This record gives sequence, C-alpha cells and structure tokens, in this order.
Amino acid sequence: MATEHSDAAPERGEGGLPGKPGPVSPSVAEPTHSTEPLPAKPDQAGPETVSPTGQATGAAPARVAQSGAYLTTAQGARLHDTDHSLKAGARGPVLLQDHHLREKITHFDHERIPERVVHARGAAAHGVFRGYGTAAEVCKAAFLAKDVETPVFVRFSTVLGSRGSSDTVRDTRGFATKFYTDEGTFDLVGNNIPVFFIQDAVKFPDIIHAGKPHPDREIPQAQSAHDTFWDFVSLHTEATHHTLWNMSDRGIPRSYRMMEGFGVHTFRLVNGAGETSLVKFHWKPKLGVHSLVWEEAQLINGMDPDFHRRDLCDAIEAGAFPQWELGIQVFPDTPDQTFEGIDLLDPTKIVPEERAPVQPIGLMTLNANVTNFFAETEQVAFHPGHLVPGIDVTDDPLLAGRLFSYLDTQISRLGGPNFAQIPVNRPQAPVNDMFRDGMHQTAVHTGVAPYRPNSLDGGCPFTAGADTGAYVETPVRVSEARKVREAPASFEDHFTQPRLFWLSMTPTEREHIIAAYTFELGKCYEQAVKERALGVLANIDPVLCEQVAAGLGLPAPEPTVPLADVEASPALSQLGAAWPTDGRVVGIVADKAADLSGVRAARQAVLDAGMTPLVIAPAGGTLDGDGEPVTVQRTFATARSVEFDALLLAGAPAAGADAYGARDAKAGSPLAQGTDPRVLLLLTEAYRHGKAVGGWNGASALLQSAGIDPGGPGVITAESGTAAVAATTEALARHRAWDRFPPAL
Ligand code: HDE
Repeated sequence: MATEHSDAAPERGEGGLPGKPGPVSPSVAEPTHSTEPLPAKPDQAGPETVSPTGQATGAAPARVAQSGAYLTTAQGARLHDTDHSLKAGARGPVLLQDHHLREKITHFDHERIPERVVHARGAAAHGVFRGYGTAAEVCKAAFLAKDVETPVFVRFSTVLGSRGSSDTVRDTRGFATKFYTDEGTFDLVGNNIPVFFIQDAVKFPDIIHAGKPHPDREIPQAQSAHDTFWDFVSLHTEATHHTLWNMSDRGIPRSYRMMEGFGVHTFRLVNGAGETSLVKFHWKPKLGVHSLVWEEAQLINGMDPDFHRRDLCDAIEAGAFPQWELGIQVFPDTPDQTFEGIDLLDPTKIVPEERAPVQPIGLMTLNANVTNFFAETEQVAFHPGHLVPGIDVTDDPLLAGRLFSYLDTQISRLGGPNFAQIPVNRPQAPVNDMFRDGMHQTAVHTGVAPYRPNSLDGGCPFTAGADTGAYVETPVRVSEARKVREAPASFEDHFTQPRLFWLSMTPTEREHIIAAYTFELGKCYEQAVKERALGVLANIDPVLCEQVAAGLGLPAPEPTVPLADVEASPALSQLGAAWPTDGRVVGIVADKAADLSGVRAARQAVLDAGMTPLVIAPAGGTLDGDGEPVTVQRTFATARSVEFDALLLAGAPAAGADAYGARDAKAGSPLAQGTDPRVLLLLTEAYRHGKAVGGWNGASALLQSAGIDPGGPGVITAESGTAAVAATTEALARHRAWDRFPPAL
C-alpha cells in the first residue's frame, strides 16, 4: 500500500523529541561553514542529566537510598511479599511467572563488574583542593589559582592483588586524584613510588603477567615474592630502581595518609603567555611518610585485611582529615628534555629534590568518606589523558601507552563508552560533547545536529579559542625522525639511580631493604632466578648483595658494571624528622581495678591530641568503678598489637602502689597478675615493632615481666595517665623507636 506523503514538516516535539509540539527549524540551505557564531539555542546547554553544573557532580553524587514506605519493583510497582517465591501450593514447584523472583535474582546475578586488571583493591575519599596561586608563573590552569577550591576524589590502591586481597602486602600503591575543575576534569593518576618498572608501555602486560599469581594454581595472591616476578625484574634490569623502592619501607606504608604521591612521568605546563616548562608532580603528606615493619604487615594481612581502608575511613570520620601538599619540580623545556644529565622522558629516573626543589602549589584535604563503595570507589574511572588547559603530556613512551589504555579498559570494565555519565565520573564543568547513544546512555539529548558545523542547531556548539581550549598541543618538533623500535641510549643506565637510592637510606632503612630482598628471593624456588637477582644487586651495592646472598646461602657475585659515583639524596629517607600524630591509635590496657580516672583522663588527652584512644580490657562492656563507667572497645580476645601505634598500661588507683601486684588480690583478673599471655603478646609484639609502649604508676613491673626494659628507648613510665599520653605523643611524632635495635650495618 502506498504511503501518503505530505509536504508539511513532520511534527516534532521540543528539541526534536516526538510527542510534545515544539518549534520547528525553518528550512535552510545545506550547511557549508559558519560565518559567525549564531546565538545558542536553549537546547545547546548540554544534556542536563550528564552535566548539571553545581548539582549532581561526582563531588556530590545524587544520593538514592531505600526511600518511601513501600518496597517496589524496578518499575515502581508496590510489592506485598519479597520473602516467598510464587509456588503451586506451599510444598509445590516454583512458578516461572514470578516476575519479582526473576527480577530480583537476575539483578543480583549481574551485581559484579570486572575488577580492574591492575589496582583492583582500593579505597577512596572525597575532598577539596585549594591552590596557592604559586603555579601561575608556569601554569595557566584555573584550579591552581590562589584560593580557588576544587572538589576532588582520590582513590588509593595496591597493584597486584584482587579486589578482595589484603591491604598491607608489599606492593606499589596507586594514588589517583580526580580534580573536578571548572575547566574540565583533570586526573593525576600517580603512584606512591616516583619511578616505574618499565620504560615502554609495550612491556606492561609482561610485567603484570609476571607479578600476578601463577596461571596454573593462581597463587600467590597479591605478592611479588615468587619466581615469575623475580624472573622478569632480573631479566629486565630497567626494573631495578622501582623494585628497590618496593623492597624498601615504601612498599609497606603505615597508612594511605602517610604516603607520598608522584605523577611519575614528566608533564609539560603552559602559562598564560604560552611559555612551557617541564614538571614532575609530587604529593607531600602532612603527616610525613611512614611505614609498617614487615612482620607487622604480614600479621595485619591476617588480623585485619582492611587495615588501610579502615584507617582512611576512621581518620576522616574522626575529623583527622588527611592532607597533602601538591608540589612541582620545574625544569626548563629544552629540546633534549633532560635536566643536568637526567633524561626527563625516562620513567625509571627521578630528579633528586636537592637538585630541583619541590615547589608547593596547593593543598588537598580529604574530608568525606564515600557513601557507596560500588557507586564511587569501584566505578570511578581515571585517565592520565584527562587534562585541562595549561597541562600537557610529554613523549614519555610509558605515558603514551597509558593514554590509550585507560579509556580502553573503562569501556570493558564499565560496560560501554558512557561511563563519564556515572555520578562519580561526571565533570563539574558543563559538558557539551557530541557523543551520542551507546550502552548505558542516561542522557536524553535534545537537538537534531550532533555534528559540526551545522546550521540546524544554530551552529552550536562552537570551538574555544586556542587560549582557553584544552588539548592545544605545544608544537614540539617530532618530524625528521626515522620510524624505529628503539629506546634512547640514556634509557640504558639501569643502576646509577638505584645506587643513589641505596646510598640515601639510613642504616635502619638499609637493614629493612636487605631483609625484604632476603625474604622475597627466599620464597623463590628457581636457583637461576635467585642467582640472576643477586647479580642485579651486585650492580647496586656490594654490601646489599653480600648480605642478601648470605641470607640465601649463596655466593655473592661480582658487579658487571662499574659502581656509579653518585651523591646521596637525603630527601629520599623517611626517617629522622618529627611529624604530626593526628589519627594515630593509642591502646590503653585496663581492668576494673585500674586507675579509672587516669584512664578517663588519658582517653581525653589522646582525643585532645587528635588521636584515637581504644580501651582494651579482659572482657567487653564497661569498666565500672568511681565516676563514669569506661567503655571497653577491645578485649584481650579481639585486640592484637598491630592495630595500635602505641600501647599504655593503666596504672593502679593509688600513687606509688605496685599496681598489678596490689590488684591481684583485689580484682583477681588475669591482667592484675601481669601474666595473661595475651597482654604479654601485645606488649612484646609492639615492642619488637619499635612502637611506644609503657604506662603509668606501677606499669614497670608488667613491662619487666614481658622482658621489656622500662628505661629503654621509646618505653614510657609516667606518674599519671595524662603524662603517659604526653610522652607517647612525643614518641609517636618520630613514628618508631628505631634506636631500640641499633642497626648492624
Ligand atoms: Fe596504570 N592502569 N598503567 N599506572 N594505574 C590502570 O586503568 C596502565 C602506570 C595507575 O584507582 C588501569 O582504570 C598501563 C603508571 C593507578 O582506578 C589500566 C601502564 C602509573 C591506577 C592501567 C600503566 C599507573 C591504574 C586498570 C604502562 C603511575 C588505578 C584499571 C604503560 C604513574 C586507578 C584502570 C584507580 C590503573 C594501565 C602504568 C597508575 C589497565 C598500560 C606508570 C593509580 O588502564
């Protein structure tokens, strides 16, 4: 049957949608080029659901909970029963027609998305970044201007483990920051180690295959202590520098709040006058850089696999907001892109801070926990190519591969190309792209001409001028080159900087490094791998090599390259200074016969110092005596030393009394006898891990029964609870009593 044609324009709704009548564009000639900007039409402001400026951005995601009185289906129909499937009789078969049953289970079946191929295990928080204005000389990005406040979302992660793996494994940590700036989203996707394993992205699948569990048994989980990892890093000696950082205390951070962050690659900044500089980004934690000790890290993996995640949430919830200063090392943008002989395009090299100081440009404060882990932490999608005007990339070959990889991986991880519409990924700046349709499209785009130039949608949108636009590349010369699969000669030096790092460590830190290599290589089975790894160490330092070889029971090989003559960089050491103690955890061991008013005062003093007190007692509930009952947070059964930065033993009520002896008769508690093995374990472990331990008014006897010298370094014996807390705070500022075990080196 012939269709009836009409000359009249088809009826079109507002903005081109069928249904509602709306204005119809007058017929115009075929568009050629825009002569001058046409006035924007109302529907050119961009799809509201994608970019509602000031509304549901990633920084303040739309909050949806079970709201309203009635449970409904996904279609909004009220349900009267969600506990019984529809059956043919109470004991009969379940009927396929039960829509609610099918919908509920189908949705559940699809609740998981693929975990990140690397950095699967992570934790995140919201915050703000405030520029100091000091970057203006080198960068025109508006969010770096003085006192501009920009919402941020930060995700910390381990690299190798699965989503459910433990937090305190020896590994690199991711430190990815999303700045929701008014000029678009800028992602600084960095690590807590300033160098990387490889110099070319093409090797990334190889290093990750080597580090991940073996493909046959899928073990070990979240570990580098196995043959394939050491096989790879000993064959690719460019990995030596990063591996050395991993084996140092940087590989086992005490907290995400106590880690540095690094952009790793060299970036190019552009200022308002169009002048360029090369820079390296640094995050400096206000709390200093601190680590666990290896035995402690291993214990935590069993006792509290969520240790870092919990620590971050607890600190933010307690108001101890973690802060980092953002800083840049600035280098002239010379054609050779080197600084004092260091190749700035080589991601296995640092520039020592002594040679190029880190200049602070802003402060980041994390002040809010996520509301929903999946919606925010799991679905956040970072990309080193998310740049804003004033920030550009360089030709670091590792970065080039990353610029491809992150978008690609999000498409499979988040199920299509529209992941920027997920609340946590929505920019703060208005979005007016011409991307249309695709899986999980949530915007109802109006208009008919998502192409340009166009005349049907008023010619909109227009492109920005070169002075305000992003992705205005600096015209760096790249031609006159041959196509090659090669690396520059400077990339071949794999040992100078590892030696620099080693020489910059204190004796205590060197001992930890030796112990780490000895542990990891001791877990390898292949003799050839161990021997090759020792050969690498010989090229860093003979002492390091000899000590590890002795631990493995193998001969120490000779170096195959001359040892580099380098100056140490003291800034690389994390020991020696005093730092704020905010958010540290102080355990106070007490029983009902203890000096409870002292316990109350000690708790208050810990809180006043911005730290968290946890009372540990023989049983849960409260400790009742004179005054307010003291709430018990941990019992001898649930507490383990690794949860605390310091441990204090509550003294006896009367000054001068032999607290634990005197209370033995009175209270009859195991603590009073001073012999409860769980208390002794708490003390000895904390002592062995270099932590502040002690107490007040008679604690010495119990310390002695645990084999701890009350006069030893970092051991606190005070007259009162508040005095004990004051001494503890002082000790904690230096993190650990390292002088308790003088290093042998
Ligand atoms: Fe990544 N990296 N990476 N990476 N990376 C990913 O992207 C990749 C590299 C880093 O919390 C993936 O969204 C390649 C260096 C962090 O969500 C993936 C190469 C640095 C995170 C990917 C590198 C990083 C990732 C996996 C070599 C420090 C977690 C999931 C060329 C400067 C971000 C995802 C988050 C995640 C690829 C090397 C940091 C597969 C190909 C160097 C912090 O796209």
